[in-house]
Amino acid sequence: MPDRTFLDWPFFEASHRELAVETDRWAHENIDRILGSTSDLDERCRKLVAAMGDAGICAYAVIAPHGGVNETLDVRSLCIIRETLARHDGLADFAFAMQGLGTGPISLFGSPETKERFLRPVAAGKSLAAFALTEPVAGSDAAAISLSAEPDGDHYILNGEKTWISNGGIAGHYVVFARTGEAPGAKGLSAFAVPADTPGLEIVERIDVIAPHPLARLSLKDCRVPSADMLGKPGDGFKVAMATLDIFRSTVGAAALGLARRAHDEALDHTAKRMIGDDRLADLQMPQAMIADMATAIDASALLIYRAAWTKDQGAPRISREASMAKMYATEEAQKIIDMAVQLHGGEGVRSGAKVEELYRDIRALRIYEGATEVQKIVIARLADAARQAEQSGGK
Ligand code: COS
Repeated sequence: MPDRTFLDWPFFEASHRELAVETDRWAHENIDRILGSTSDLDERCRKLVAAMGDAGICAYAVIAPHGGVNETLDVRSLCIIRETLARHDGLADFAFAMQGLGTGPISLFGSPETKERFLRPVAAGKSLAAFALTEPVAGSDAAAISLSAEPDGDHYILNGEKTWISNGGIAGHYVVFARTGEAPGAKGLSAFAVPADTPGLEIVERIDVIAPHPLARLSLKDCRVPSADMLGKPGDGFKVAMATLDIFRSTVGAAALGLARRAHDEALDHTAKRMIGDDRLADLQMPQAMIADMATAIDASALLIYRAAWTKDQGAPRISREASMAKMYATEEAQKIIDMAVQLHGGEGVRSGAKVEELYRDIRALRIYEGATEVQKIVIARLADAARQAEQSGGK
């Protein structure tokens, strides 16, 4: 990657700069070897996570003293790791990201005992994590969840379905959001840490997607979960989900940034080597315009991502506005950047197995998962309106 000047920006501490170098070195030395050792998707993910556990990378996905590096999730570290891994390989980024998203609610809201039991194996890379929010009719409208959790002594009994669950089928546990019914809508949900071997929890469908990663539909039938493994209080489930997404939406932006940086690097390399008559493609003005647009959108995305991450790391309780802007902008721009890289490659750009062709498939889902672009626009617009109302009422 020719341009690393962003690491000099004031958002970072020396430890972040070292983490970027170390993660890059690890990725160079290990990812291709691991992917080359098996073509089985599930096995690839298990091996990537095990190796990242051994290297201490998964320890950034959870908190100390339960196997993690920091006492709170350091969002800049999560973003640097995702950006770096995504620049090398989309599946490696995915495998790391799920260790964080699938434990985020436990790190943020679990009891000390629940944290110790679920986080330590994830930090070590010995267990994979999953986040089970989405249902067949509760996607963007997360408050419409219908999977039920009924109290039964010191347990809850869970019944219902979840779908589009990443790591479904290979996770050691699922964070499951369920309706406990304290109130209608968003205020009647609760979150639970549920081991994958809980009787009644089954994988009923594996889902194939354009950039393959483990994904499944789950069925929960009379699953008994200890009340002690509820994350937060009864009725807090929606806030648990949103507070977790506040952190991880910035990191989705970071993954998109990594994919975009790789596309830019591939385009720079190709245009420097490809001749049109006596000229390098890189010396012609139309390709130059594309390269300039790509470079500028990459820096603008990075500014929004690391602004959001830095703000959270300074102790801001909520960064919904910053995180939504970072996720929306970085994923949308990455799609355009990768498309330009494909265009600059000409026919070679759509050849199956070309790196830019892989990036073209890798980026698409990031504009949808963890809140589609349209959801981020709703969040940003509502907060703008709320700020205006607050200013008006303050001025009266
Ligand atoms: N942290 C803490 N609390 C939050 C929060 C956050 N980041 N965001 C919202 N809340 C709270 C709100 O403050 C509100 O509580 P109060 O009434 O006590 O203030 C409550 O949660 C409900 O919020 P809201 O009214 O905004 O809920 P909506 O149902 O209107 O939410 C959107 C709308 C679309 C923003 C929400 O459903 C969403 O983000 N959907 C996308 C879900 C998603 O990302 N799915 C992907 C899953 S992972 S692949």
